[in-house]
Amino acid sequence: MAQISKLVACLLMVCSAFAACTNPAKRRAWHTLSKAEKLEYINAELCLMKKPARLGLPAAKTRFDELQAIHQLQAYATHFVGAFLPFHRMMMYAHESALRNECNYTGYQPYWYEQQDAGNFRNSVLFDATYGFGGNGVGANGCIATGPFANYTNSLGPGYDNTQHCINRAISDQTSTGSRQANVDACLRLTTFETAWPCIEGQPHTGGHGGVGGQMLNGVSSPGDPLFYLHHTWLDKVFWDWQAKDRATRTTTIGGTNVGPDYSPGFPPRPSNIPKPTGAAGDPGTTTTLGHVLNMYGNSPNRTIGDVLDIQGGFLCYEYVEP
Ligand SMILES: *[C@@H]1O[C@H](CO)[C@@H](O)[C@H](O)[C@H]1NC(C)=O
Ligand SMILES: *[C@@H]1O[C@H](CO)[C@@H](O)[C@H](O)[C@H]1NC(C)=O
Ligand SMILES: *[C@@H]1O[C@H](CO)[C@@H](O)[C@H](O)[C@H]1NC(C)=O
Ligand SMILES: [Cu+2]
Repeated sequence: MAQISKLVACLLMVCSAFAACTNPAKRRAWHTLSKAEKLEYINAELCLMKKPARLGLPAAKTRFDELQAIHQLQAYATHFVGAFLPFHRMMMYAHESALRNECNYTGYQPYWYEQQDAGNFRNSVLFDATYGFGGNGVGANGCIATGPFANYTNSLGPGYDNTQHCINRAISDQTSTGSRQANVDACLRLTTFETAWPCIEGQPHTGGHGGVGGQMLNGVSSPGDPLFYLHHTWLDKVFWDWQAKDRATRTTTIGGTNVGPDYSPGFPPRPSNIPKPTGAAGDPGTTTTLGHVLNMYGNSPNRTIGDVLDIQGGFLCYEYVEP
C-alpha cells in the first residue's frame, strides 16, 4: 500500500526524493557560449535588475538585490563554516532559477573558467563591454563605466551598509593568480571535507573575489556584481569535481564547524543588529550536519545541506560541461 501511494505521488511529480536525474542541465563555461547565448544571459540578468523586490528584505529594491540580501544577511553564518560550499551552491541554483522562471532565460547558469584567466584577469573575455560584464572600475569611486551593468544602482552594500552606489571594480592581475590551476589541483588532492572546504574557500575562492576587486572583494555584499554568480558557479564545479572523486561518501557526509567567527579580517565587521553566530537550524551541536538548514529568506523553500550535496540527486539535476 505504502509502495503504491509512493508510486502515485511520483506520477504526480511530487516525489522529489525519488525523481531520477536522467537529463541533467548543462552548465557551461562562459567563454564557450555563443554571442547569442551570452546576450541571452546578460539580458535575463538585466531583467532581474528591473523586477521589483517581493520579499521585504532590508533595502532591496529589485529581485537581483534580494539575492544579494540573502547573502548579506547571513554572511557570517555562511563563510568560514562547513555550510560555505553547500550554501553558495544553493545560491547559484536560486539565481539560475530566478533567471529561468522569472526572466524567461532558456539556458543554465554558466561558470567562469578562471584558471584560464588567472594572472591575467584584465584581458579576460568576461570583461567584454558587449558580450560580457563590462570592464574595470574607473575614476575615484572605481565605478564600472562600460558594458550592460554600467548604470546599475546597487542599493545594498558596501558590506552591511546600505547606500546607493555603482558596481565598482579594481582588477588585480596579481591577486587573480589565486585562481590558478595549481591551487585548484591542491584542493582536489585533499581527502577529507574538513581539509578540502577551507582549501577551496581560501584559494581559489579568494583569487576571483580579489582579482575582480571592488564590490566583489567585499565578503558580505559581493553578489552586487553579477560576476559573483560566474565565479561561485566555477567554485561549485571545483567542489563537485572534488566530490566526484568519491561520490558515494562525499555526497552523503559533511562536517566542519557551524559557528562562524565573530570577526574575520577582510570581512566588514558584523554589526550589532546581526546576531552573533552560535550554531545553525538543523544542526544539533556546533558541527555542520546533513540536516543543516540553508535559509533562503522566503525566496524559495529552505533546503538542507543533505538536499544539495549531490548535484544529480533529485532536487538538483545538473552537470558541469568541461570547457
Ligand atoms: C516570459 O514569457 C511569457 C510568455 O511568453 C511572457 O508573458 C512574459 O512577459 C515573459 N517575461 C519576461 C520577463 O520577459
Ligand atoms: C549609462 O549612462 C551613460 C550616461 O548617461 C550612457 O551614455 C550609457 O549608454 C549608459 N549605459 C547603459 C548600459 O545603459
Ligand atoms: C528558513 O530557515 C530559517 C532559519 O532556520 C527560519 O528562520 C525560517 O523560518 C525558514 N523559512 C521557512 C519558510 O521555513
Ligand atoms: Cu559568499
